[in-house]
Amino acid sequence: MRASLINIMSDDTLYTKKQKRIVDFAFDEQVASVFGDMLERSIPAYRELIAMLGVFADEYYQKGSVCYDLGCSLGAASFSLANRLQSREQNNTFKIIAVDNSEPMLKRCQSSIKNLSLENNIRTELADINQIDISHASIVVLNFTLQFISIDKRLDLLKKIVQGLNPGGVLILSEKCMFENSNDKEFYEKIYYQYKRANGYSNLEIAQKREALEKVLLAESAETHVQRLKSAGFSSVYRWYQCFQFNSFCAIR
Ligand code: GEK
Repeated sequence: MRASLINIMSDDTLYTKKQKRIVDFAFDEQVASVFGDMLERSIPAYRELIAMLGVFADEYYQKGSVCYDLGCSLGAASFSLANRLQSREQNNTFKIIAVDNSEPMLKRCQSSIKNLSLENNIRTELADINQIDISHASIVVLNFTLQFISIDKRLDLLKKIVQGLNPGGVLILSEKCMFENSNDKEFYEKIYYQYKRANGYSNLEIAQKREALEKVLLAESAETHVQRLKSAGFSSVYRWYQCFQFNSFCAIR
């Protein structure tokens, strides 16, 4: 399937060796070069989630509108949307804006856009998603990106998205969430680390990556996300997916 086309699939061995000091996780060249493998082995059902974005495009895309993929990384979400929009838009006039502030990610995304001959449909922007304008949108995707935005900026970003969406447009927000209750927290962590081990990560890799992400990936509870989406002005919010701590919400303007 096209949606799974991620051009660089080197193995993620970033945390295999014991590191003297764990530095904060960053979306740099090293991470970008193994990112396809990292996501597929770290996010349960990542491919299915990406493919499902195409189903949302089938339902919610409005002719003449713009789609935004915020924190696009290698472009998987954009390619999934494009795959469905190509099959329904006879003149291929759809427009997707794919934004990321990591140059190594965006370079790889651009080369996939070229390989797929989607230059007329997908425009990339090297920018902070807090700074960009959003308008005439029917679909906005924040697929595991909001969790990297500082918590005090999240409501303003969501308000900007609501304002940039046409009535009836949607935001698909996917996030790794945390649980307030210690039993839930323990259960989901245990089963998630088992999932990572099943995908070939060692205990050392799991521990070192967790430490690297500690101050960078700021997870909140699913309830906090739902409440914030409503406060931002979305009229309906649906949690349409959950596996372990990973959730996806569809918020309709
Ligand atoms: C996927 N959506 O494959 N502005 C722009 N980009 C940002 C910002 C920011 N302020 N902060 C972080 N990013 C993708 C996966 S990854 C998720 C998204 C993960 C970018 C960052 O550079 C990275 O590429 C992306 O958000 C998060 O569906 O690593 O778990």
